[in-house]
Parts: sequence; structure tokens; C-alpha cells
Amino acid sequence: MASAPTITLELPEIETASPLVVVADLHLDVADERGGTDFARWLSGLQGVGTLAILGDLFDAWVGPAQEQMPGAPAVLDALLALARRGTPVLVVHGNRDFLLDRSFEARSGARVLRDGFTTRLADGSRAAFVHGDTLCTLDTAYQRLRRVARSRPVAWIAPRLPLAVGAAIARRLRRASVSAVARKPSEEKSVQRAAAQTLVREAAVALLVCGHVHEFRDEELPGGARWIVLDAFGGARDALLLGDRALVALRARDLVGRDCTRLDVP
Ligand SMILES: [Mn+2]
Repeated sequence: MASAPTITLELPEIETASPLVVVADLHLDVADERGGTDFARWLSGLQGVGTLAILGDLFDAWVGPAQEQMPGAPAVLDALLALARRGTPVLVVHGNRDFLLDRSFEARSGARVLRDGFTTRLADGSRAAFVHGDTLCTLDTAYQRLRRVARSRPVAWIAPRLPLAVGAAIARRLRRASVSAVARKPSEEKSVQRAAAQTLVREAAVALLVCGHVHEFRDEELPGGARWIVLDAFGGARDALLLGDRALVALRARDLVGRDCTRLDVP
């Protein structure tokens, strides 16, 4: 078996308020005027959420600030901003499709962007780490190479300078490529690796690791006793995680709408 390269992540410790609600992999298509409306409605239906964390691939493609002007973007950006103004801080972790979300997005949405993920102390005093999950695909060396190039300085420099037409064209091509990528289940080799999850848990000294990326729920114990949860893509059967003062519940995101999330915190 090929040896897995070590990927060093920057996981700052962020203060979060309980209940912490976590979702991932929305893959919103903002080229479509209605591409963000369901999610925007979901955001405006949230009540009693202490902190909302979105673990990457919020957008199916994001090539820079020019995309803020695309037809479906304002609905999403406005709804994020409204939630933040209602007193729920929003954390957005970069996914492999929207790693160019930057300060311009932060200013427009009121959300805080975290490049690699973050750690936090949960209400019971234990520590947890939250990442997108692509960095756990350590056996997919071609992807990890691409990831390094995509996140290099030249790319970060050019992205905010792209005019809308160019940005939209690049996003369109990425999106076309991704339709098949989302439908196709990754092979075991290209998927998230238990060994990588175990390494992350040990290095970050956490008892819980939560990620998305592979769009398939799992909840398992890692050697050493830490818990590893992978969320379904948004719209799936277990696409949200609620971490409250008393309980950790995996549930359907749409079941949170219109309910006081502090009351869902039951063991
Ligand atoms: Mn992904």
C-alpha cells in the first residue's frame, strides 16, 4: 500500500455557542437564479442556534468575488447575513469546490471563513475538530497535488481580479465536471481514510472529528476511542449534526426548520 503523505492543517480553536449546528456539502449553483432559495429559506427558518458551521462545498463552484453578482448568490448571501445579525455566528470552512471564498465573501455574508477547519470546546468540556474532509483522502495523491496548486499564491492573487464573465465561465466548466463527480461514489482508494482521521484526532487532541465531502453518513469509533462522524450532503437523511449542552444528535436538516433548536438538545 502506498504510504500516505502527512497533510498539515491549521485548525484554530474557535469559541462556539451551544447548540452548535453543523451541515456540509450544499453544492449550491448560483448561476441558477433559484439555486440558493431552498437553503436561504432553511437559514431563515433556524431558531435558537448558538453557532452554525458549514463544513465546505457550500457552493458547487466559487472562483472569486465576481460570483457574488451571479443570479442565485444574493439570496444566499443575504440569508447568511440575516442569520448573523439575528445573533447566530456562522463559520464557513473551505471545501474543495469553494476554497476561494475570501474576505469579500466574509464582508458580504457576515460569516467567518476558516481555511482548513477549526477546533472548539464543546459544552461538556471535550474538544472537537471540524474539517471538510478532502484532506482525509490521503491515498488520492493526484488530488492532494492538485489541492496544493489550487491553493497556491498565484491562484489566490488572480481570483479576486477575475471579471464576472471570466469567473462565470470557469465556474460553469467546473460545475459541469462536478455533476458527474457528485453522482459517482468515490472508490475506497479515493475516499476518506480512517488512518488519516486517526492522525488528525491525535494531532489535534480531540475526542470528536466531524467532516463531510464524501456525501455518505458514518458514525464510528476510531482506535483510541475518538468518535468520527461524516455527514450526508445537504438534503440527505442525516445531513445535520446538533451538538447541545446535553446531547449530540445526527438528524435531517430540514427537521430543524421552525423549531427551537435549544429544545432539540435531548439525550
Ligand atoms: Mn467536497
